Amino acid sequence: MSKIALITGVTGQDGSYLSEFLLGKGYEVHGIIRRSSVDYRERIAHLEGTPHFHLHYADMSDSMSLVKLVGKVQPDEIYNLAAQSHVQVSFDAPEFTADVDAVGVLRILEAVRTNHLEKTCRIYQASTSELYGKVEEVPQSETTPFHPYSPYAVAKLYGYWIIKEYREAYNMFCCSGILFNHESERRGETFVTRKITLAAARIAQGKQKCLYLGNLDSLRDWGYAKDYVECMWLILQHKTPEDFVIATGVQHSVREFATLAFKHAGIELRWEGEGIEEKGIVERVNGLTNERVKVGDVVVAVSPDFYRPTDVVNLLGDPSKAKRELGWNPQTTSFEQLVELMVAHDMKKVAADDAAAEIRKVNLAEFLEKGIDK
Ligand code: NAP
Ligand code: F7E
Repeated sequence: MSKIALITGVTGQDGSYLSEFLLGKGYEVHGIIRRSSVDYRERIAHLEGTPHFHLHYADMSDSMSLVKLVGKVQPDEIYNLAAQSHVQVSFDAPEFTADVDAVGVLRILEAVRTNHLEKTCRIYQASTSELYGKVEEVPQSETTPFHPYSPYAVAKLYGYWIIKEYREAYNMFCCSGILFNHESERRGETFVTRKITLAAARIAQGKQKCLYLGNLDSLRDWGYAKDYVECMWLILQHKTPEDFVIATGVQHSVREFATLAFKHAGIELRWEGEGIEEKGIVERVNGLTNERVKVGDVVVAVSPDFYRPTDVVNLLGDPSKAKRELGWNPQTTSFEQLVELMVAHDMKKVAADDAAAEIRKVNLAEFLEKGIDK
């Protein structure tokens, strides 16, 4: 009998990689999707229609939908990845963020209890390094005190504690993975890494002039999402329910990420100025096929629009426990490989988007020529 997994947030970056991973392990995978006016499920489109992969409509803010679905699917494992996951957006939509990211976790736990699955169903909660926020020590481990520093982090802290509470009160196998930032070619386009790799590709191909960023000094421990989903599974296979920090143990600044990303796109940068006046300027170009990028061009500038009311600036994880107890290797994909693979992907994507737009133009022209009623 294959195991049954239910993934909330299946359409997200992590949900898509986790689905592939679990299908590869022989699981029957069920995912929660929600209705949207554009039914665009790009990250899991390649999985739809494959045997053992099933999608269901539900929503983290709708208890009834979760209770019914958990009852129908009878999962052995639930991976609760659904969230309003953008920290800056949580300042603009704090109530929605709390509803989905905090109370949503409680709804999942109660859906499991309502269906009397608390003895058999294991639950993984997507917790976050944002809990450390205004950090009280560096690096951060499972014993570092929390100091959440955004509405997102405060909501996720509730999720962390309610998981711990249900573990202790009802003896449930539920755990938090405290994951540090993890990125990929499937990362949402408004997170800083993907925003940079896409912009570097567009600028290198002459389709964008300048990239505007916020805090360039911010430090992150960036890993590769594909490596991190394995840990979610390992946490649920562990003999006892425990929380784990998942990180690489290596730290870089936003400026370093941008420097390396532009280098892979064929543009060497030098940095001038400070704070709001800081600029990334083209120092040298290597192998670009267009002549629109010139030495001396300003291709990165700072905009206060991307500053946050409170920003988390010094995240560095200590993955010792995960290494020791889960046998996980945090250095499978290095920072340098991560940046390189994201830029390579986006260089192709930007070129392909243009080709697709050209085809659409031709199709539209033909369509109009033929008349719209034919
Ligand atoms: P993501 O790409 O933003 O995906 C979020 C997912 O949640 C999407 O599938 C989204 O559905 C779904 N969702 C949002 N609101 C929902 C609702 N009301 N009902 C049902 N589904 C809803 O996030 P990710 O990067 O894959 O991260 C996965 C989880 O890990 C999140 O909980 C995030 O907070 C947490 N986390 C991420 C990182 C990281 O660096 N990536 C680090 C630590 C923790 P739609 O596609 O319909 O919007
Ligand atoms: O910001 C700075 C920004 O939005 C990283 C989520 O997956 O990881 C993610 O949250 C840093 C911050 O990710 C821009 O101020 C500078 O200091 O890529 P981000 P995040 O806030 O770390 C954690 C672990 C999660 O749990 C979240 O779900 O980069 N930054 N300039 C910028 N950030 C953005 N987005 N855009 C900028 O232009």
